[in-house]
Parts: sequence; structure tokens; C-alpha cells
Amino acid sequence: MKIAIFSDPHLGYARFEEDSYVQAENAIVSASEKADLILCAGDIFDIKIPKLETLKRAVEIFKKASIPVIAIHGNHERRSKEMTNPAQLLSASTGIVLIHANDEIFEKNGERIQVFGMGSVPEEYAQEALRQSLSRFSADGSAFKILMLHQSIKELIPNAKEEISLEYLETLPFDLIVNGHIHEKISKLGGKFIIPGSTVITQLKKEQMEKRGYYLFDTKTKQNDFIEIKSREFFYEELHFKEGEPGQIRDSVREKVLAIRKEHPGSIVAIKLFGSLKPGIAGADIKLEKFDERIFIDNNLDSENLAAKLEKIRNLRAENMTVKDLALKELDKKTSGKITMFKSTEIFESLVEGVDETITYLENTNKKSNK
Ligand SMILES: [Mn+2]
Repeated sequence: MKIAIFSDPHLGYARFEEDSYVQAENAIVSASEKADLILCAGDIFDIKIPKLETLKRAVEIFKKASIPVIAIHGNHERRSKEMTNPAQLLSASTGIVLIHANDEIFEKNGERIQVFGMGSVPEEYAQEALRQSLSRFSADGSAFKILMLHQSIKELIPNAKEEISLEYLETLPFDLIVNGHIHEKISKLGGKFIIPGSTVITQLKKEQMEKRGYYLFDTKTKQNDFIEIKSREFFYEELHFKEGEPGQIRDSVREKVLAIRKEHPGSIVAIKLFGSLKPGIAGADIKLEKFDERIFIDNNLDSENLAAKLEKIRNLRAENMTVKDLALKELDKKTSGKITMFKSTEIFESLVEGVDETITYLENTNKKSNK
């Protein structure tokens, strides 16, 4: 049997809304032609309460699936237990099967697929929640078993804390583990663990330059192909300057944008500017040209050179100031002479303590000034 796996279509994603619809539809239509079953690993919608126009488009898109679809909800759709999430509404109106801490069996030509899904839960509880819900899972001996999740993964993100680990997932009795949430195509554990990535560009990062698509897994041959869908191209470029000047920077940006767009009309372009500026010029002085809504210029240019920045940090360290002290010092400087009713640093400290403490502080200040 062939299973198409896609994730994170983020329908209604404001920045590239039309792309979110078109590319999800491209994935579903293409998967319907090539596979027997479609899995969608969450974040079908970009927000918990989408507008009606988005819900309508979503119903139209998922109705184009000519084969069964099994899905889970993602963190973008997660609402509390008593409330309806938009994935549930989509399931009720299109017949896609939504699972959460339970399984669904799909059978075709005598072959059985058992999919156990757990929709997104807060990361700190994820591994325990999975452990508990799997205690109620009874594996269908003859079926090809798939686990579908929408979580962060300890080994795949920096500064990980309580996330589910690949090490744990590897011990579970599944033939294939499918994950959403991470918007990049990833394959681990010798192909047993896969993330198809999002069908729409949501982050303007270099890693997002890969073509969008879905995995097509063949249970017989165990072959797993990534099928590209028709999607808007994305380019990320960095431009570095040394003692750059406004005119030169503007020209370089323009040249870069035009060169990319000439080869790839309509593409999304993100350009990040780095380096130093000519002394006397500040990053904010660089007035960059406005192109169109798919061109993003991120200006990180700074006239302050690295040595000066390091010196500043070293001085602060020598003064042994905490972030809080620094904030208080800055607050005092900014408000001095402007606020006379109370002391800005004292109100800050009482706010840190709590609302009651702040009210008491203000009452006391008021009493004092009335005397
Ligand atoms: Mn997502």
C-alpha cells in the first residue's frame, strides 16, 4: 500500500494566505493520484479560530481528496477539552478522520494499516502523555503500524528540555513514525522517523529553501520518496558589507533582488544584511527600497563595530550588573524628571512582586504626597 504523508499546511496563514490554500490543494490532489491513504500530521489551520472564508476553503480543499485522510490536530489548533478546534470542524464537514490518543485501522486489498495518533500536547507533558495513551493501545498483529505526532523532538532542536526524544520513540512498537510541527523535511532512525515539513513557507530561513512536498511511503518495498508539489519558490541570501555606505547598500540589494526575480518570477525573496557601516552612519539611516509583498529585507547593519560592543559587554560584566539592575537603571534614566507621582523603579519592583503590592505602594505614595 502507498501512504502519502504531509503536514503543516497552515491554511489561512496571513503572510502567504493564497499559497497556503493552493499548495495544500496541490499536495492533496497529487497524493490522491499516487497513494491509497493520506496522513496529515497537524496544523491544518494557522490559527485556533480561523475566519469563515478560511474554513470554507479548507472544506473545499479537503473534499478534493479522493482517498481517505487521517489527521491529528497541531499546536496551532489546540484548544481546551470542552472547546471545538477547527480540525474537528473540518472532520465533521468533510469526513476526514481525526484521531487523538486513539487509533484508526485502514484496510485495502487485505492489507491493514493501523495509525495511532496523538494531537499536539504541551511539550513538557508530551512523552508522559504518549506513554499513557499508548498503554491503551492494542497493536493489530498483522497491520503495518504508524505513529503520528505533532511535537518538538529533543534531538532536533537547540536548548531542548522536556521534549519527546528519538531515543524513546525508537523503542516503540511502530513500523513508521510520522511527525509534524517542524517545518523542514527530516528523516531519522534509518527512515523510520519522518517529518515531511510544511507545505507553505512560514519562516524566512535558509533551511526553508527546499522544495515543498509530501512523503510517499510504500509499505511493500519500504521505499520512501519525497514528492515535490508545485509551490512558490523561496530564496534566502545574505549580503555582507564592510564600512558600507547607503547608496552602495541600496544598489547591492536592488541588484540581488532583480537578479533572483529575473530567473524566478514571483518567488519569495529574503535578504539579510550584515556587517559594518561607514563611521557616522547608523543602521536606521539606510532607507531601503520598497519592493513587493514577497520581498523581505532584514537590516542587521550596525555602525557600532564589534570591538566596541565587546567592550561594552565587558564593562557591564565588570560592574556585575544583572539584567534586572540594567533594566532599572535604564528605566530610571528614561523617566527621570518626567514622572513625579511615584518612583518608576519602585513601581517596577512592586509590579514584580504582584498586583496587590503595587496597589499598596501606590496608596502609600498617594498618602505621602497628600500630607
Ligand atoms: Mn506548524
